[in-house]
Amino acid sequence: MAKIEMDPQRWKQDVLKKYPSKIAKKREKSILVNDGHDTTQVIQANIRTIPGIITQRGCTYAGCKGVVLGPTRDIVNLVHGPIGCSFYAWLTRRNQTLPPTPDSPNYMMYSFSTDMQDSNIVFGGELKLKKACREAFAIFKPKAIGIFSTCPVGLIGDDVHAVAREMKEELGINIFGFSCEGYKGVSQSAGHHIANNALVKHVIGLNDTPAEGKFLINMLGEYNIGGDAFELERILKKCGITLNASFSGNSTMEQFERAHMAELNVVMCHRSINYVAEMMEKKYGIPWFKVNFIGAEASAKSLRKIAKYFGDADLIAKVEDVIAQEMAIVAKAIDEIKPRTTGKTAMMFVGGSRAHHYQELFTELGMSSLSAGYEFGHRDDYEGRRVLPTIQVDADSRNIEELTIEKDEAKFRERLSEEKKAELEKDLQFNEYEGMMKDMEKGALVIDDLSHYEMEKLIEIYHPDVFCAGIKEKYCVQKMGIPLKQLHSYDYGGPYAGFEGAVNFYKDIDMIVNTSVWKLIKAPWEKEAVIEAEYAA
Ligand code: CFM
Repeated sequence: MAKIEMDPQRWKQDVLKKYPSKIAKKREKSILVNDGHDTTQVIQANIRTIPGIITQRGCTYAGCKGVVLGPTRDIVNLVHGPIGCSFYAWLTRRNQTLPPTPDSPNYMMYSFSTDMQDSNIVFGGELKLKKACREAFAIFKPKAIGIFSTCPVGLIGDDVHAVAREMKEELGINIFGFSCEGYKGVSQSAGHHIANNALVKHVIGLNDTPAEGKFLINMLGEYNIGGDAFELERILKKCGITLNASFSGNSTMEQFERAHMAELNVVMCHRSINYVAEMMEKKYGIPWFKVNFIGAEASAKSLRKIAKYFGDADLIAKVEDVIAQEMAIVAKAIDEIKPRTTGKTAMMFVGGSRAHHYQELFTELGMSSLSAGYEFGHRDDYEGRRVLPTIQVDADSRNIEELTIEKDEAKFRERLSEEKKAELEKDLQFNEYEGMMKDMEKGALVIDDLSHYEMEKLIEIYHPDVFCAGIKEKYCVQKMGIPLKQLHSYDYGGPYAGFEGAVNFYKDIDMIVNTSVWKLIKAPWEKEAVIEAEYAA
């Protein structure tokens, strides 16, 4: 398949020309030709999708229930809404979990819903919600119930928080509600924020008994897709680092409750959990920095950062030892696979962090990322947190509660003195995320909230060797003769995090970009003439 080399600026202009002028003006600001080091480049992000455009995004409820709380096994996640919302959040994602014993509570295979009917919409659903809480309690005796609001709940005004308070009192377990109606924000991202707020308000800090072991950390923004968390747990254990709490891959309520006892928060997915990191620092004095365990080199770097933070000579030596062992296996795989993948190209449009993190793995394979973008990232996820003070808060963002966090005098503990923090700052970069654009090649197309039309044009013009996105895009892209690798569910592969995960990824991408099956498919525009017309104004 001949590659058509088109200047990305021209690609952008050609795409924009097809939109009505008002829409072109809006989309123009969300499509950039990356100049990685130009700090004045601004991308428009986290704004409403233009009606009529086919977006990749999901809803606020998805971000709250599905993403942040979904992976925790011993909370009954009760959806207040019509059954469809529950069905689509029921084991349709690949969050795995491993209860310590066969008898340990694990509700992840269940779908709890109030199954709202027309009559509940007319007369209100609070009674039905109370009944559902009592029923769930009677059957499962869970430690906690989370109540998730879907769109109709907000529209009719059911007060899930009042029901939660009443049921908490009556049943004597922790019950908390989320006003995460699907329409509450412009994307999943609003749901993350709502979930983060409720965790801080209702759960974190309730149990002062930390996990047993040395070097206690919390892993934030890791959701155990395809078993990623298991691989990270393996590596941390091997290094002698204790995972006190995970938000929220393979997690439990107890972990959330004791999270404030950790010495350090490390943040994987900045987009979904940076609020918890910030709030825990203010409230309990736990410093945080960004890590990335996608990519072998990135994993090694992240482990070194953690070891450096604790500054313990034995830990530093142990981490180096583990890295050396793991990297030997990684290097063997790279030596074999890289010659076959070098020079190939990839594009990735996923969520709010993976479109950045996975570029690491492609770089390790000698591949270049021609274009990437988030579905719902904010400007800081593209440009770095330095732009935070300049982001204008619009009506949609204002819709999401900003908690005022005060120091918890009883539980606050200074982990690092100011001097020590300043000394470590250069290597660890506390409270920082530099965003995707800095790591991308000059000339790469950075596109926020990619539309289906733009996706087709990327493929038609640039023919990447692999396109990474989700199930909604998968078959459209493959019908165009380009393989699609899902990076939300991993197409039932994985894990891809850490060292063993990196090797899994190399092998899968090698198969994908080197199979001949795609060369047998011709896209329609390649085999038949296409007539195009334009309006003459
Ligand atoms: Fe964070 Fe995620 Fe992602 Fe995300 Fe997601 Fe996800 Fe994702 Mo799908 S929390 S932003 S809302 S890393 S569900 S586990 S894969 S879009 S890139």
